Amino acid sequence: MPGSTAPLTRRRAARRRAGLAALAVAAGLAAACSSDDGSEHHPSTTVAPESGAPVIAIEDFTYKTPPSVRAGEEVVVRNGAGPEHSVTSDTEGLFDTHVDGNESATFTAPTTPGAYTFHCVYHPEMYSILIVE
Ligand SMILES: [Cu+2]
Repeated sequence: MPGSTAPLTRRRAARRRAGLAALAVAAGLAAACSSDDGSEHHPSTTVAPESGAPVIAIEDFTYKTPPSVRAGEEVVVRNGAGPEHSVTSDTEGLFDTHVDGNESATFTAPTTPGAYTFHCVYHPEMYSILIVE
């Protein structure tokens, strides 16, 4: 499920949300980064409670993963400048989101609490862990 181009209005909203999330989640990052975020949404979810959506930021071949996310929560993956990366669960099929440079996408966190390791299919040295509460 590669990220798709979202309508402009949605992209603006996504950028605002991403900025807020970045402030909350990754205070050390330059939240005002001018990257153009795109956001993919499930068609059936027209109004998602995303104001505090957790963000997995990818910078310099490194994941900046939030301390934890809620079960079944929508998680934003934001790729900074650079090549395409993926957030792919080590357990096949749980989640597998591919994001181009300067783009964002979302996936739904597993509905069962636990610790889920994930990696980038393009760069084997990239890996992290998603804590689901
Ligand atoms: Cu990668």
